[in-house]
Amino acid sequence: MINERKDFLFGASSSAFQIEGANKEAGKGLSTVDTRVVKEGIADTSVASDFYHRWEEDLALLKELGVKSFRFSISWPRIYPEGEGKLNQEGLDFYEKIIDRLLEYGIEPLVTVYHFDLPQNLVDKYNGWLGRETIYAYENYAKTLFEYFGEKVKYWISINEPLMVMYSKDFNGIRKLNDAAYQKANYQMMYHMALAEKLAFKWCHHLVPGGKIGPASAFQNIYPASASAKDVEAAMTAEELLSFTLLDLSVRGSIPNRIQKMLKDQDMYPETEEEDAGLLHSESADWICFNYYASLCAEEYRGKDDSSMPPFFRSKFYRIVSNPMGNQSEWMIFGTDSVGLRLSIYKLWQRYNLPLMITENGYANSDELEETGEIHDQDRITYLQEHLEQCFQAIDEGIPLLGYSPWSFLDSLSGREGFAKRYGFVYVNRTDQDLKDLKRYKKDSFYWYQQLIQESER
Ligand code: BGP
Repeated sequence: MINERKDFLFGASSSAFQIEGANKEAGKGLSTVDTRVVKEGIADTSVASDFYHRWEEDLALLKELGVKSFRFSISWPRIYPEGEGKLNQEGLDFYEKIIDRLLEYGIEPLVTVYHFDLPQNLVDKYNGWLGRETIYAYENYAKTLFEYFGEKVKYWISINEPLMVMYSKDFNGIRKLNDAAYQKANYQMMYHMALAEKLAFKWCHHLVPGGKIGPASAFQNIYPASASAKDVEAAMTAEELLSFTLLDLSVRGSIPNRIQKMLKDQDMYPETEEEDAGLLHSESADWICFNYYASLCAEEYRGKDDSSMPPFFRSKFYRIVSNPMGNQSEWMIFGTDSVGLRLSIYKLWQRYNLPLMITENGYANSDELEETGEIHDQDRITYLQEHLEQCFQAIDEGIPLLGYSPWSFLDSLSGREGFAKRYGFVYVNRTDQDLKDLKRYKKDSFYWYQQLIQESER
């Protein structure tokens, strides 16, 4: 099963604010994830995994792991501390060193232009993604990256998980609106990000010969909770709204008709300008990257949503519930479902016919460092193995799935839960409250993945 996968991009993923630390060093400005208020006792972005200072050691580990690609993001406020205006050369130099070292090691850089860390100044000045000015600040920033790194980096991701950005106040920085105004704002932000992304596509196509660019979708694979036609419809609507609306904007330049009507009926449709249509239709994604962790179910909305789901899963058109067939564990609360990954691949391929890349998939656990320096993370190995098998099945059926880049290379700051929740192949010796020595230890999954990649080359 594993051999003859020579061209498959076995990778590992990360993002700047979750690993770098040094959040006020070397000219870096603050971003929304630096300024958000974290719960007491939970780590913030100041040190994270200390990659900013330990990048050489970490990239050597990456080489030892044997991956063919490394997904990392560039911190927007490290390049433009205010999001726009003055460029910070030190920031560009830092990423240039990373890219050069990766290439020296034969590892393909897979670069996310923007992964949740919106420069705070753009929120203060323009209301972040609610202001059209942010579209042009992003355009200028993305263009700078393509000009600097376009010769060396061929694989690009425009925006990581626009779905999470539009809904999460910690990421978009819009904290003061009442519920109704915020809900409407979600779609305005979505729309502005779509316009920004199109400008990035345009510049990438101009400036990066042979490059590929596309979004990284937080793909929600949603099953009907039963075979009742109303539950089936609820699941279709949820998937169309949460997954396909954003991807349709990236690929087709429009919002699906049913969703347009839904948003208009609820007075949620974003404000547009005449000139936007041309831009939206002029450029398209070259590939679709997507992040997949688990699947959900949806049932008919019966007048109230008393589920314990996060607010962005709530709507008057469906009620999202956990998948009863999923395997739940301490941190994988929605239940894991490896077959759901293959079904997601089918759905994306059928709808868009574009090459695919899995840019996140992983198992969160509270890993324990043994006295011997070992970390036994068999559950993670099982999870990754089962998901990879689904990928290979899809490839054998003829679907162009270019690679698999699990979350994450290193233990890193979780989106919400700090350092208690770990995903890495490499353990970072710190806790939320105690920085310890930040030493790196290879988990059992590290050796498992290393061997798997070696076997794939035979
Ligand atoms: C994705 C993000 C990643 C990472 C991952 C794990 O949504 O793109 O940056 O955070 O989720 O989630 P969490 O850290 O919340 O467990």
